[in-house]
Amino acid sequence: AHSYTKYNSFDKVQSWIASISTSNSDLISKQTIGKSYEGRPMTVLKLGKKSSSTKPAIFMDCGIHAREWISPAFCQWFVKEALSTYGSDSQMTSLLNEMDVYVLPVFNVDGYDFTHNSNRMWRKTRSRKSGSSCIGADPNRNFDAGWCSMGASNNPCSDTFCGYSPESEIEVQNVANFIRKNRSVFKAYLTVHSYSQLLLFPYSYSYQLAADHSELMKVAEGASAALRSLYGTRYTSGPGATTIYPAAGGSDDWAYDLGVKYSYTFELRDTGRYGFLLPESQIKPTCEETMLAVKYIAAYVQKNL
Ligand code: 0X9
Ligand code: ZN
Ligand code: ZN
Repeated sequence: AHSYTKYNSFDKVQSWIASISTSNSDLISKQTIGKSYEGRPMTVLKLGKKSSSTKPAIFMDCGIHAREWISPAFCQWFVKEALSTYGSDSQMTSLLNEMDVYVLPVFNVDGYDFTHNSNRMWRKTRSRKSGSSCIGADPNRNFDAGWCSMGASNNPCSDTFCGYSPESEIEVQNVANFIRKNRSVFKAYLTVHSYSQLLLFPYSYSYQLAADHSELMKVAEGASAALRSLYGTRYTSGPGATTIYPAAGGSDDWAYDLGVKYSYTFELRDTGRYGFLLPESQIKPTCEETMLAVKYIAAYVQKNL
């Protein structure tokens, strides 16, 4: 059965999506934004009080990288918390009254399934191309943002293979098309990874500071402080290129250059003791503290609409 404190398989996440979206139909709906290379649906949950006019929105995805299991766990947790605290938590109520939050719980659906059934440490998509026996590209090197210019590989066998062209991966295309279509409504883009305890923002494809650097840094520091207030977990904030490493083709840089100003990459727990193999006992504390950071960013975005 599905559990918020376990790492759920893709099939369990899919049936959870189906049931949660029908049992709370006044606040939540689902839509498929496309299918993966292997034909799995990519389903986005839209959270927000129904409204006659289009509301400004936040887009959040989890599970770009297959093995980062705490990430999809967080997206599921976020949906649960949003629904269960609407009406009692004043911030969540106001957020969902004024804005919509689109959540893609699992981006790399094929890769995620593969980590549950074959290779726990798989990172990339599962696409094949004749001429190479190596499978998949790194979805976070496949966006059209300084594509493959640094920190990415053009070797199909590499874990950071940028793909054969920008958006060559159908999953990246599906998400990019969805965000492009709604570019004027999306005020923030949040993408959740693990691990390292970082809150990153553009740029990663360049050492140049983003035009909104100071504001992005200020909001990141506020979000990190909020996160730390619960259990003392320390996060470092900064532009990707200097805070983690230069790496082009990422979704955060792409969304920012498209005009989605508040673009952040979370690298959740831990700092390497367990790494990608974060024990299930840490799902709850990790999600609870991360909620505070996401809510901090959302409140700031809402205040500055
Ligand atoms: O390398 C990545 O894609 C991310 N780290 S991870 O360990 N989860 O793989 C960091 C992404 C930072 N942003 C960009 N490189 N655009
Ligand atoms: Zn990642
Ligand atoms: Zn809670």
